[in-house]
Amino acid sequence: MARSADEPGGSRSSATRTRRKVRKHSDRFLDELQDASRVTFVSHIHPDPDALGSMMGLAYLVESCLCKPTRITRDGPIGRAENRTMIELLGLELEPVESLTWDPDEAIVMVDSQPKTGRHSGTDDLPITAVIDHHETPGQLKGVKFVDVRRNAGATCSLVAKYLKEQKANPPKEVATALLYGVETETAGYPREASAVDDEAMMYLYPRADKNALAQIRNARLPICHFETLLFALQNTFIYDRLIISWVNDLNQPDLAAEVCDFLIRFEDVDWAVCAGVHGDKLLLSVRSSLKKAAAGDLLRNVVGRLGRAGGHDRRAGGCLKLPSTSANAIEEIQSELRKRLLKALKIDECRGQRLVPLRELLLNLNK
Ligand SMILES: [Mn+2]
Repeated sequence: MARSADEPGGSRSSATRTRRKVRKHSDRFLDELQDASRVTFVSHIHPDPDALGSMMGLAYLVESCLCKPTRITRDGPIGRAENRTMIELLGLELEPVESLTWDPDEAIVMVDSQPKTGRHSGTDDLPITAVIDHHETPGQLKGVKFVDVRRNAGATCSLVAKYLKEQKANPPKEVATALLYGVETETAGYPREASAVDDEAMMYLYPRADKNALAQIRNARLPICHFETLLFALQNTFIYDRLIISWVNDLNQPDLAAEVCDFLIRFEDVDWAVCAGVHGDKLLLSVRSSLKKAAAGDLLRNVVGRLGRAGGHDRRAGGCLKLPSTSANAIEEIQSELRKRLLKALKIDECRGQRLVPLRELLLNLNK
């Protein structure tokens, strides 16, 4: 593992540290790729702007510093309108990870995720050379030559921006825009989950980014299913003391669970928002908290337990459960189990949920 003695808090004496030239993360990262015939970047399923921006930024770094060919990939479809606009506008060429053939001498770099965390569809058996991430979810890092996991960073894109700055790589505006949008989407919530490395990245990227493209991505045009799902989500949202839960039985686009959560956590009467949406044969979970030190990732991991996989950060988390069947009964059963576990984890007495929008008002509105 490359993470080592030159980091503060390492066991080396300060005398040894000053004698030994401190090597930058980006130097060590590039060193590990010296002998590769090609470098391919992979990330988590349904890649978000942080994953996409990180792959694009590192591909540029490798191409400009090592003159090696690179590939960036996508694991699963990309549904969210903003992310599709980002790809289109900034010209990202993503190769579906399941259709790639692998060269024996190529290096594979994983960003914004760690191996064997259940967040990938087909990359778990690939030999990974380097991992750059900011998630608390511990992955299987044995045998990975270069590891840079900084849990205090709000975004993986911030670490990548730092690498570019260290190598004086001067990214073109498409790359800077992708990275800036990646940092922005990860640090936009309140309370803010960001640190100095994110602020430095934003200051480095902002003058280089295409502000017009950024505005176009932020305000991407939305398909009708977006509004239909939001309406359905609001009609099926229940309040339990300081917790609000939205059950969406037909989540047509996986990222919408997080969007619903971001929307609901702004409700002034709650500290926790959960969205559970059925997508194919899976139940996707998104969690937000407005509390400091909420440990949302740990909480969700405990709640989900053996039913599936979960993880995340202090105030944002996500998870995925495989449904035994997509029958209404099976869905209801798993929803009721989840509700029970969530209430217990948050020490809320079992109670009947109160609808966010009362049924009577919904019906009155329909009859108008
Ligand atoms: Mn991220």
